[in-house]
Parts: sequence; C-alpha cells; structure tokens
Amino acid sequence: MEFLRYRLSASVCLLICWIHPALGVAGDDIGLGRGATPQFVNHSFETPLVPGNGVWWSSPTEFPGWNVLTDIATTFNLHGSIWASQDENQHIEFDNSGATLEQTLTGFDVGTEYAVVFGLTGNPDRERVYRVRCDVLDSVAVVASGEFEASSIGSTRPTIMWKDHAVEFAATESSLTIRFTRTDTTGSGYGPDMDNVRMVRSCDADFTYDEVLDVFDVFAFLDAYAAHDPRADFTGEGIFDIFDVFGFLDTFATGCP
Ligand SMILES: [Ca+2]
Ligand SMILES: [Ca+2]
Ligand SMILES: [Ca+2]
Repeated sequence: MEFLRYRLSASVCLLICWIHPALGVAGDDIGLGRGATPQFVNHSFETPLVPGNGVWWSSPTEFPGWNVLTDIATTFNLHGSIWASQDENQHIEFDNSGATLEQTLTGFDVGTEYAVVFGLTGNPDRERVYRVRCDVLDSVAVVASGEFEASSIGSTRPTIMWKDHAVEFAATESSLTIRFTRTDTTGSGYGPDMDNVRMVRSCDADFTYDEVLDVFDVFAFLDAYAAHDPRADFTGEGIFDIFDVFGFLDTFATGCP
C-alpha cells in the first residue's frame, strides 16, 4: 500500500513537472535568504547527560535553557539509549499528566510568520494515545495553540516512529514563550516523548518547515495530499483535488519572502 502510494505520488509529480511550469524551480535548492530566526537553547535535550550513558534517568534536576513548571523529579524523565531519539542521542519524556516546560525566545520580528516545530512519539512500553499541547504566549495572552497526539499503539522500542508537528503564528512581540504541556490523563510512568524543538520562519511553500525550498517540499505536499492531511487542502474548502496541487505549486513558484 505504501509502495503504491509512493508510485502514485511519483507519477503525479512527473505529470505535474511536465504540465506545470512552477516546478521549473523545484530542482533548485533555494535558500530563503532570511534573517536570523530565534532558536531554542538545548533544543534537542542533549544536556544534562543521562548518567553513565544509561537508557533513562528518572530524576534529572534541570534541563538547561528550559523552565520546568511542574515538579521535575516526578513529571519528566530524560531518555538516553532506551530507543532512537529523533535528533542526536537524548530526548525527554513527559512522565506524568500535566507535566509542563517552557522556554522564552527573543528576537522575533513583530508581524512575521513563524512556526515552532517539534518531534513527538509515545512510550512503546505501554500502548496508549498520549497528548501534548503547545502554546505560544506573549506578555498578555496565548498567541497560538495546538494539541497533538503522540500514539505508541503498534510501536515497539526498535520500531519507534517520530513525527513532526508544528504550531504556526505571527509574532506579536519580540519576546515570546513556547510552552509544552502533557494533556492526556492516562497516568504516570509512561508518556509522550519530545525531541528536536526548533523555530522557523513559516511560509506556505516550505512544507517541510526547514527554511529551504526544494523538491522535498513538493514530495511532502504530495504525501500530505495523498493522506488527505488538512494542511494539503490548499484551497481551504475541504475537498482534495487538482486545484490544491496547482495552488501549492503556484505558491512554491512564488517562493518565500
Ligand atoms: Ca535529542
Ligand atoms: Ca523545505
Ligand atoms: Ca481543496
């Protein structure tokens, strides 16, 4: 099924490359030429090191760069080699319902569109659907928010799968706080895992959220289109058809500011 879907995507892409001039730029690696984007300290949870290069650590005392709003000893674990991290060698687990941590970033350009992007998965030792909410806050209000599933159903330690999620927002102040909270109530000891939290300037054509426009954005769009991901409904009327593909390609050809 996956192979068929890939073949379909590849066929659609070839057809579109042939009929749509927008893809003339798809083979080029276009840097977006943007200014510096604020970035997270310790975005990948590589410090502190899990003691003894162990598989996990139940009582870290701090995550440098991050402000933990709940009792760190009972609400967070730091994982080492228990299973593959999304980025580098470590990731965190929200070990109890309500576990919350945040980081304040400065240097946003007010009015500019950004996206906070992060990888989630779920502890495969208990097959559950966990949930994590991401809030973007300025000094007075919640600017943007999203809640995401981190399911471990059907996964095992060797076959762990990470998935990227994103919350898009327009900066309202030069300093903003990004907060993550575990919202499911399935209990303690096992939970959702997070890694590789990054900030990018968002642009509809940069489907992969990496501040580069290349053919991988087209492939990612086509995958989302095939899966009927709402993000691929480019025309926004709830129907997935060729006009969404043309809409994306036109945006892609226009590029990003
Ligand atoms: Ca990491
Ligand atoms: Ca991209
Ligand atoms: Ca549509």
